[in-house]
Parts: sequence; C-alpha cells; structure tokens
Amino acid sequence: MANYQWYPGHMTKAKRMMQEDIKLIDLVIELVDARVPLSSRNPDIDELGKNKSRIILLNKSDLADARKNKLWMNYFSSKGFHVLEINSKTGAGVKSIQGVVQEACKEKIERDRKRGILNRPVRAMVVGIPNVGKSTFINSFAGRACAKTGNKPGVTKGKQWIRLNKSLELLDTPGILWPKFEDQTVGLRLAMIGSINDEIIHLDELAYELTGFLRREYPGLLEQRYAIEITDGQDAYETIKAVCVSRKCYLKGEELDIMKASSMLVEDFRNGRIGKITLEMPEE
Ligand SMILES: Nc1nc2c(ncn2[C@@H]2O[C@H](COP(=O)(O)OP(=O)(O)OP(=O)(O)O)[C@@H](O)[C@H]2O)c(=O)[nH]1
Ligand SMILES: [Mg+2]
Repeated sequence: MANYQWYPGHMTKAKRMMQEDIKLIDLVIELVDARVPLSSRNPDIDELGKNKSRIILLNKSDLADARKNKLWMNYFSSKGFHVLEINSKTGAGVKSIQGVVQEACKEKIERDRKRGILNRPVRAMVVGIPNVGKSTFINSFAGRACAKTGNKPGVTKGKQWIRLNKSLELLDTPGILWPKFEDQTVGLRLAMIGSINDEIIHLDELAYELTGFLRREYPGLLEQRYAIEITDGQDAYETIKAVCVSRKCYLKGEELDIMKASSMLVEDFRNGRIGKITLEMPEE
C-alpha cells in the first residue's frame, strides 16, 4: 500500500499562523467528518488548543450513519468536549451552536464581567482538515457567503476573520493535515472522504478497499445501487468488475474499464449516493 504523504507549502504556513493566532483565541471550534471522526482529527489541534475552550462539530452528518453519529456524540461528550451533530450544507444543527459557544466560554464571559469588560466578543478559531467543511460551516452560521468553499481540499489558502455578530468572531483557516500518517488506515480513510488530493492516491486501490468494507459492514447497499449480484465466494475485485458490466464501463471492445468503475464507486461514496455510511467506530 502506498505511503500517503501530503503536506503542501500552504499547510506549513497555516500551521505557523495558527500557532501565532491561538493567543488571540478564546475558543477552538474543530470540525470532524462524521464518516471518520477520529481519522479526521489532526493530533496537532489538541496540543494547540490545550488551554482553550473546545467544541467539536460532527460535520457532514447527513452522509454518515445516523446510529453511529449518536455513538460518536456520546464518545466525544464522554471525553469532556462540547459536541454537536451538524450538516453545514443545509444548516441543520447549526443554530444551536450559539448556545453551546456561550456554555463553552462561560468562564471567560464571567471573567470579563468581573473585570468590568462588557460585550467583548468571543473569538473562535475554526479548524479541521482540508475539505471537512470549515468555510461552508462559517457561511451557514453567518447566514451569508463570506468564505470561499469548494469540493476539493485546499480551497482556503489564508486566514480570514469573520464577524458573525456582536458576541462572536470566527477565524476561518486553511485545512491542515499532518506531514506523515503513522497509521496507513488513517491515510486511506482520509483519501476515501476526499481530504487528500486524488492525484497522489490510487483510485483503484481505494475502490477495492471501499468495496471490501461495504460488503462486510453494509451488506446490500452495493447490490442496490449498482443492480449487481454478490455471491459469497466473490472477492472485492470481482465485485468491481460486476459494477463495470452493470454500468457499461468498457475500454475498447470487451475490455473492462476498472478505473472508470473505481472512480465512480469512490465518487458515489463521497457524495452519499451509496448510502449513509460511517467508516470507523469509537471502540476501534
Ligand atoms: N453533504 C455535506 N457536504 C458538505 C457539508 N459541509 C460541507 N460540505 C461540502 O464539502 C465541500 C468542502 O467544503 P469547504 O467548506 O470548502 O471545506 P473547507 O474545510 O473549508 O476546505 P479547505 O478550505 O480546503 O480546508 C464542499 O463541497 C461543501 O459543499 C455537510 O455538512 N454535508
Ligand atoms: Mg475553506
């Protein structure tokens, strides 16, 4: 399996910038992808935000398994985080964040009041890996398009302060990954959700792993989506071939276009077309 490494120059800059800006911040709002809540957490953020109030947002919850979202909510609460399940694209769950921010920053607000500082806004840094939905979340929370978004990693390149209202200011940041994944499963899962550029990963390998996973954990979904039959003895590669045939992915003549079917499988998964799927569980 390939050794995923991806750390473009803008991420090195972003990390340095966050280390400087953290001094100005009361609260760290960390977005994780509900389909891979642990693999999508940058370990640097715990270090960076260790003396700050913390909120975790389980974003893209619409693409993940509803039952598993609940398990992950419990998991993060039990670790002492304030946590919310949201869909930044539609805004579902986003409204309740204001209350959670007040709750998470209770001590700061109290401290300000004792010093006679009234209405100093809470300053929150919005962090998370590339493509997790930081800018979309900010736009949805603000109710207007103030941050640029896009369906590929690396859209936000510099920081941007956004004043939401008189009590809250948000700092949008570029997504950062870590320079090297110790655990290859983490790299694989991040590639599956599209947080690592497709140029450096092998789509056929991703599709193979994904197909194996779906057959084990979500039996029936592939059959339904692609109108194929999966028999017990069949391996994941044969399942992809069946998708080729069903979706008429051919090179010249009768030769199957495995790459085309692979890319279709991965894209369908990323966009939630195969179903609501969570790739990892809290107890792993
Ligand atoms: N289905 C779904 N899609 C979402 C959600 N939030 C964001 N997206 C999509 O995810 C993609 C990435 O969103 P961005 O807001 O640009 O992500 P980002 O974290 O700012 O990315 P970088 O700036 O590259 O670090 C976009 O296509 C969004 O429409 C969500 O809750 N559900
Ligand atoms: Mg962004």
